[in-house]
Order: sequence, then structure tokens, then C-alpha cells
Amino acid sequence: MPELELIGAAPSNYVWTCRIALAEKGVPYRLNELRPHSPEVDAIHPFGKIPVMRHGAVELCESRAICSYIDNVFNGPKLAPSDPARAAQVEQWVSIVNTHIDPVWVRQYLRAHFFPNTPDGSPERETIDAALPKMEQQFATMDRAVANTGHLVGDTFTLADMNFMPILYYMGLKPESSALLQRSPNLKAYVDRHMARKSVQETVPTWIPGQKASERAA
Ligand SMILES: N[C@@H](CCC(=O)N[C@@H](CS)C(=O)NCC(=O)O)C(=O)O
Repeated sequence: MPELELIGAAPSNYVWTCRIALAEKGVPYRLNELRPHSPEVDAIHPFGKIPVMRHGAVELCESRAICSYIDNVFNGPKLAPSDPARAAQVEQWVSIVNTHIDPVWVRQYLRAHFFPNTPDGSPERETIDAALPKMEQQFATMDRAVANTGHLVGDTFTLADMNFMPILYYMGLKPESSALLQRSPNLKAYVDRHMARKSVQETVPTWIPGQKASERAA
């Protein structure tokens, strides 16, 4: 079989989700760390977003589609349960995280920290403050979602968790979101537990936006 090439910068939460999925399945791959809108990315994603993927003649974009391909083409543990109701619940949580959580926690809040539009590069205070009331409610919702089993669906680590964990990791890095996490006991236990998982641990990005090259992990 040809080698799978995953294209996208490692800090992207969606690239990281695909890397966790690849690690869970035990699939060897090459990570090509290109940024959004690079020519190779634009050639595959109609809106230039990462991740994109190449595997032989197959080219794909969108993390959910890439994970579905990985799950169906390669051996290894399934990324979602075979029970139809449970499988649909995985889709449900991937969808909720991608349409409600990511737009506020990542695109609004984290962007204002990592890529601020301020003259001196300091965090965009207004944007952050506008996100926080929504985040407070959403943290409470997600805290309840993992309260029973420490997973989003059933009592196993599924694609729903693989999709959510990268976002939660980043929440621990910035002050306001870290405080929210500390006040969400179930989410805090969830992130601590799953950060220790091999597939997550071995794919943690070695650099994050705004970090100096000298500060990067090896
Ligand atoms: N729905 C896409 C979202 C991908 C996405 O938003 N990627 C971000 C990086 S985490 C990106 O490429 N942003 C650049 C842009 O929006 O122009 C997926 O699941 O793959």
C-alpha cells in the first residue's frame, strides 16, 4: 500500500484529530506541515483549509472525511462503535463540537490569543471578553456530557473524543480558558485522563502559534 500523506501544520486541532486517529489505527504516515492556503492545500480543499490528505490516487479534505477513510481502509480498532445508535452519537458530538464549540473556543477565543490584530501583538481583549460568557455556558454543557463515563459516547475512546481533545488541550494553555477548565471538574478529569493516552501523547504538537523557534520542543 502507498504511504499516506497528511498535509497540514501540526498545531491545527483538526490535523491533530487525524493524527490521533492514525495513531489509534496504527497507520504509518508522513506529516507534511503546510499552512492553510498553501498551493498543495488549495489543490485539494476548495477553501484552502487543513488538513488535507493524499493516499495513492485518493485525495481528500475535511477531517471527518479523512478519519472516515482511515477507519474504513485500514485495519485496527474501529474509531466509532458499530452499534447504529452509538455510531450516530459519535457523529452528533463531532458535529456539535465542530459547529458550536470550535467556532467560539478556537476561531474566536484562541485566535484572539494566538493571532491578535493588535499593534503590539498583545491578546485581543475585546474579542476574548466577548467569547467568555458563551464559553462559560458551553464548558458547563461539555462538563455534563462527559460526567457519566469520562467519554463523550459510551465508555470507550471514540472519534468524538479524538475530535474534542485537541481543543480542550489548548484551553489549558490560556488563562481564562484554563480557569474555566479548573471550574469544570468532569472536563478537567477527562482532559487529564485522555492526555495520558498513547495516541494523544505521541501526537501533541511540538510547537504552537506565536512561540519562538528556540522555545519549540524537539
Ligand atoms: N471543517 C474543516 C475545518 C478545518 C479548519 O478550519 N482548519 C483550519 C486550521 S485548524 C484552517 O485551515 N483555517 C484556515 C482558514 O480558515 O482559512 C475540517 O474538519 O477539516
